[in-house]
Amino acid sequence: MPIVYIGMTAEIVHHGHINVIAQAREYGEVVIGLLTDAAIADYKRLPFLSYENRKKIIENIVGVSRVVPQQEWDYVPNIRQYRPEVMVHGTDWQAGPLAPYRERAIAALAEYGGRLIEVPYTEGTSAGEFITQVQSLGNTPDTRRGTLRRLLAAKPLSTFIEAHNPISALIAEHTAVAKGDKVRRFDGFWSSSLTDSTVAGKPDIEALEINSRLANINAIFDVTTRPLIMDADTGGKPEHFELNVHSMERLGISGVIIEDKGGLKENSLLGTDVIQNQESAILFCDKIRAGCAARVSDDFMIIARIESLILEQGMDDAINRAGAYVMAGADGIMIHSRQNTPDEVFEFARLFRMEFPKTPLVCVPTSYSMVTEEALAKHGFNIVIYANHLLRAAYPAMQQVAREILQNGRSFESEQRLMSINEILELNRGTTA
Ligand code: SPV
Ligand code: MG
Repeated sequence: MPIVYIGMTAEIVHHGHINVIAQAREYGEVVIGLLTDAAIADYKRLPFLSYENRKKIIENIVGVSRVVPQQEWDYVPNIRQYRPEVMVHGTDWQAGPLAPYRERAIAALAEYGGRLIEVPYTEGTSAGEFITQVQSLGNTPDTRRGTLRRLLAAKPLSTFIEAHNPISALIAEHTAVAKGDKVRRFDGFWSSSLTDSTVAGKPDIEALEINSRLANINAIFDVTTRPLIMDADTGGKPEHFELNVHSMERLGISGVIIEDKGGLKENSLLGTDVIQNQESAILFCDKIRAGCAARVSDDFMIIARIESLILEQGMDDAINRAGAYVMAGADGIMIHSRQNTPDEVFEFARLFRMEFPKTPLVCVPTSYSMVTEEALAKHGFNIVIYANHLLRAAYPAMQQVAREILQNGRSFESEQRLMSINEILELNRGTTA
C-alpha cells in the first residue's frame, strides 16, 4: 500500500480533519505526522493538549494506520524520512504564512516522485476560532498548573512577564508579534512582590498579606489561560510556607520562587544599600524540603532563588548554595544579579550546568536588560522573567496625563496619547486587549 502522509497539530480535532483523513484513505495507508509540543511551541504557542494526549486521539480515528512525530513545523525532514507516495493537505496553505512550507514540501516530494494532493478546506474550522471558543469556556487549575513543566519540556527558553492585575495580564496574554515566519508571545505571568507592593502603595518588604496576593492572582486567572510563577519573597516560616504551597497549588499557580533571605527582606535591586541578610543555607534547605513535602501535585514547581551575588557573597557561595538547594529538592534555581552586564549570571550558569545539565535555570534581567533572550538560552537559561516592566510602563504614562490635565485645565491636549473611548468600550465589552 502506498504511504499517504498528513501533517497535523490536532490541537482541536473536528470534522475538517475527518474529511481530510477520509479522502487520504483513498490513496493508501494513512500515516499522520503529529507535530510535537516543541514544534508547535516554536512556531506559535504551547498546544492545550500534550503530544501524548493528542496522539491517543488521532491514532483512534478510523482510517489512521500510524502516528509518527513531526519534530518541526517544516514537513521536509519527515518527507525525506518516510518518503510518502502521496502527501495530503488542505487548500488553506496555498496563500499566507504557510505558503513557503508548501513550496518546500512540494520540492522535497519531487526529489523522488511523490505528489501533493490538496483537499478543499472545510469552512469554519480555523484553529484560531476554536481556540477563542475554548478560552471562553475557561481553564481549570489543574490544566494551567501543569503548563509550566510542559513549557520547560517543549522550549529551550520560556518568557514570563510581570502582571499586576487582570488588565496587565490580558495585555501579556494577547500581545503577539510576527517575527520571520513565527509568532512570538509571552509564555506566562510573573506575580511580582515589587509590583504588587507598588500597586498597593507599600514598600517591597513582605508587608502584603499572602491572601491579598492570591486574590490578585485569582482575578488574573479569571480572565486568562497562561501559567503563572509567583514571587513569594522568602516564603516566610517553613510552617507557613507549607500552608501557602497548598493555597498556591489549589489556585492553579504553576510554581513559586522563594529567595534565601532572612530577617526583614528588602528588594534585591537595593542590594547592600540597605541592611538585608542572607538565610543560612541549612535553614533554607529545610524550607525547600518542607514545601516539597507539603505539595500535593507533581507539576507544582518550587524554585530556589539565590541572593549571593546581590549581597556580594561571591560566586563560590552562589554555586555551593545552588548544589545544596537542588539536593534539598528544589525543582529549579533562580540566580539574581544587579550588575549592568550579564557576565556574572553567565559565569554562574557555566558552573551550574557542569554539575546540573538539566535543572531549570531562571534569571531576571532587570539591571542587565541589554542581554538578549538568544544569549540567555545559549548560556543555559530556561526561563527569563521581565519582572516589573508593565507597571513601569503604565506609571509614567498615567503621571504624564495627570500632570497635563492639571496644567491645561482640560483633557483635550492628552487625547492623542490615550486609547479612544470607542477602544475602551470595545475592550470592556470583552474584546481581548
Ligand atoms: C520582584 O519582581 O519582586 C522580584 C525581582 O523579586 S526583584 O525586584 O529584582 O527583586
Ligand atoms: Mg520580589
